[in-house]
Amino acid sequence: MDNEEFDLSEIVNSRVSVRSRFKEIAQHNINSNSSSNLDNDTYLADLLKVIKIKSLIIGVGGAGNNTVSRMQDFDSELVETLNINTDAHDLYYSNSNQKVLIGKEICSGLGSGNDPSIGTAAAEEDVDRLSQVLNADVVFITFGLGGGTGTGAAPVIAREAKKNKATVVSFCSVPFSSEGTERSLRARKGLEELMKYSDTLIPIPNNNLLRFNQKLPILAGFKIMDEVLIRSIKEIINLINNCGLINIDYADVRKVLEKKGAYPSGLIGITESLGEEADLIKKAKLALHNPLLEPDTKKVDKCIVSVSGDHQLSLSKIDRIISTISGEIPEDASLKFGTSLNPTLGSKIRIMALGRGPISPYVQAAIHGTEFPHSNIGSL
Ligand SMILES: Nc1nc2c(ncn2[C@@H]2O[C@H](COP(=O)(O)OP(=O)(O)OP(=O)(O)O)[C@@H](O)[C@H]2O)c(=O)[nH]1
Ligand SMILES: [Mg+2]
Repeated sequence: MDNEEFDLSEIVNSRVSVRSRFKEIAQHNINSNSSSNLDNDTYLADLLKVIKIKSLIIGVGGAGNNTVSRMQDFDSELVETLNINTDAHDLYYSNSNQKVLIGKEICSGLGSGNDPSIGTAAAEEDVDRLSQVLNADVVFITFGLGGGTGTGAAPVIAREAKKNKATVVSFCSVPFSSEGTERSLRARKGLEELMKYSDTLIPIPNNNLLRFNQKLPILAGFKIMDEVLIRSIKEIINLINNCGLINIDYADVRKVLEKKGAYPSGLIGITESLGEEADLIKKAKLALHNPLLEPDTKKVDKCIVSVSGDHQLSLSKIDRIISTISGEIPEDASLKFGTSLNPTLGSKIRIMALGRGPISPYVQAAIHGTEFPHSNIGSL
């Protein structure tokens, strides 16, 4: 178990504006309580406002804008959504709290024509504006690899977010093989850039969706991928924002999301079980060995498992899930778990595994300049 102390100042320091506000409040506290060593509730209430962790979800390009458009039910005090595109039409019809049209000079409000170098130039054209709005503790970036805008602009956005000291979590889809080799090559180049600036980087191959249904039409595939991306981001945000029954705090989550070593890694899996013993074990394993990602779970060095269910959720079931997952990762990996009540789940138990360590085979291909792995369709 990981017992490192949670250092409040680390969070506070991650946002300059927050830091000065924090000092202000501390000063106010000294003035109003000069004769006391105690902290009053007004001070604590002010502090609570400041130490709220702010997340920003960014959708880049057509696919990214679509994904974010379908993510509207967040507490807007804690989570902002931002769509970025070169394509004014796509951006206009998308749904997000904030929007930025990039590259008006170079793209004139149109797409980048599948050219990532144009996507990059468009983001660079507006780099100052972008930097101003990239103001959050955790920045999620989502887009579809293989086009021009998302593939070219996302790395610039990630770079600027990192300059602003955010933890950068990138989720992107990898194009279907049927979209052609040129698209794959563009996707690989895009990953090569993106991995420099992401803490967590989780590419999800569209091809792996075919394992569930080999006759899947491409548009239906995109919709399912949107759902996968939305659920993954939402679950992490829930973990950051909600105090569970047994709590995992932001410091725990951040440690799992932050990059360790030269390359970004990441694992996420979400499953639901009806709670019967054999099914619980199966779904706990499935959450860790997410078949959409095929992570090398022997590389996990930190893992958070979150279990939610209704008020009947028993300690023995939680224990079964945790011990199953703990048996699947290296002995010296740190494992933290949290549970939360979610009455809407009824008799179902939701299991989420979030891990650090496994580098996606697609990121590895980008590191080594090799072809993307071939999906083993039909192996489920
Ligand atoms: N999940 C999801 N993926 C999509 C969708 N539309 C396209 N894609 C995937 O995303 C990749 C990039 O496509 P777009 O997002 O349209 O491209 P873009 O980033 O806007 O780039 P340009 O239009 O070339 O400037 C495609 O190759 C598809 O694999 C969608 O609606 N949802
Ligand atoms: Mg586009």
